[in-house]
Amino acid sequence: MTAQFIAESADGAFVRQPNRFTDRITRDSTRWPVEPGRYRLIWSRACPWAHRAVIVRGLLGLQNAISVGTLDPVRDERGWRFAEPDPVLGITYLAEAYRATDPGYTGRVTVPALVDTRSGRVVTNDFPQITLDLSTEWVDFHRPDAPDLYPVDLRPDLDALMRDIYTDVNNGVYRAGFATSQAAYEAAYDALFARLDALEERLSDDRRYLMGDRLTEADVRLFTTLVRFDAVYHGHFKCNRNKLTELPYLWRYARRMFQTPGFGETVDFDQIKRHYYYTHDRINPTRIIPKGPDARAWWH
Ligand SMILES: N[C@@H](CCC(=O)N[C@@H](CS)C(=O)NCC(=O)O)C(=O)O
Repeated sequence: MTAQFIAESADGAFVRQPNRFTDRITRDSTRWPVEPGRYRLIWSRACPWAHRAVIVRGLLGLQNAISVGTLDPVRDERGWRFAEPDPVLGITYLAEAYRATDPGYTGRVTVPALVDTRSGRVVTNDFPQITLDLSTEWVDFHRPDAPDLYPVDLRPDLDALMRDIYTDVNNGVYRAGFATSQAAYEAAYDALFARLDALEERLSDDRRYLMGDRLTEADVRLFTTLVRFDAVYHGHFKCNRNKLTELPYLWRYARRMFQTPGFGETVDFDQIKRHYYYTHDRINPTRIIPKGPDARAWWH
C-alpha cells in the first residue's frame, strides 16, 4: 500500500496524486447515466474531501437517490476498510473496488469514491467534480427547495475563489503538515494564513456566506477544512499561528454553518482526530490522540 507521504518533491513539498478515476455520472451518459439507487458514495467521516460530498448530497436532498457507505476512520496496512463488509458492495476494503476497476492499480486508494453498485467498479474518485455534478447533473432528483450551490451567474467568481481556497487552505494545510523541509512548510504556512486573513476580511462586512447571502459550493469546501482546523490542523499539521476560534469572523461563519441542518450532524470530531493522529504515524509516531479541544464551543 502506497503511503500518502510518498508523493514528495525534491524540495520537501507535498504533491497530491492525480485522481485516477475521472468518469462522470451525467444525464446524457450512456455508460454512467444519472439513475437513482444505482451508485454508492464511499466516504470516511474523517476525510475533508469526502465530507464535502456527503454535505452536498444532504443539502440537495439526494439521500434516497445515492446511498452512502461509511469506512472505518483508521486505515490498516491494506488501506480503507469497512468495520463490517459493506452490505451493498459486499467488500471489506475499498481497494477491492479499485482493483475491480483497474486490476493493475498501484496508487493510493482514496475517498471519496462513487461506485457503481451493478458492476462494483469505481466511477470516479475525482472529488472536485463529484460535488459539482451532484449540483448540476442530478437536478431532477433534488428536493424541491434545494439550494443552488453552483449558480451559473456566480461561476466565474466562485471558480476563482474555490481555486484559491483549495490551493492555500484545503490543500494548504496538507502542504504544511506533510512538508519535509522547513522552507516548504513555511511557504505553505504563510500562504495559508495570508488566505485566512483575506477570508476574514471578506466576511467582516457581516455577510453570512462567502458570496453574500447565498450558500454555495465554496462554503461547503471551506467548511470541511475549518471544522477540522483546531482539532487537527493547528497541532498535527503545525498550522498554529492562530486557532480558528481566534479569527472572529471566520469562527462565527463556521459556527453558523455547523448549526445549519446538513452540516453539524455530519461532523464526528472523534473519528476526525483518530484518523489523522493515528494514521499519519510519520508525523505522530506515538499515535497518541489528543483529548482536546473542547468541541462544545461549536454549539454556542
Ligand atoms: N483523491 C485525492 C483526495 C482525497 C484524499 O486525499 N483522501 C484521503 C483521505 S482525506 C485518502 O483517501 N487518503 C488515503 C491514502 O492516502 O492512502 C487524492 O488522492 O489526493
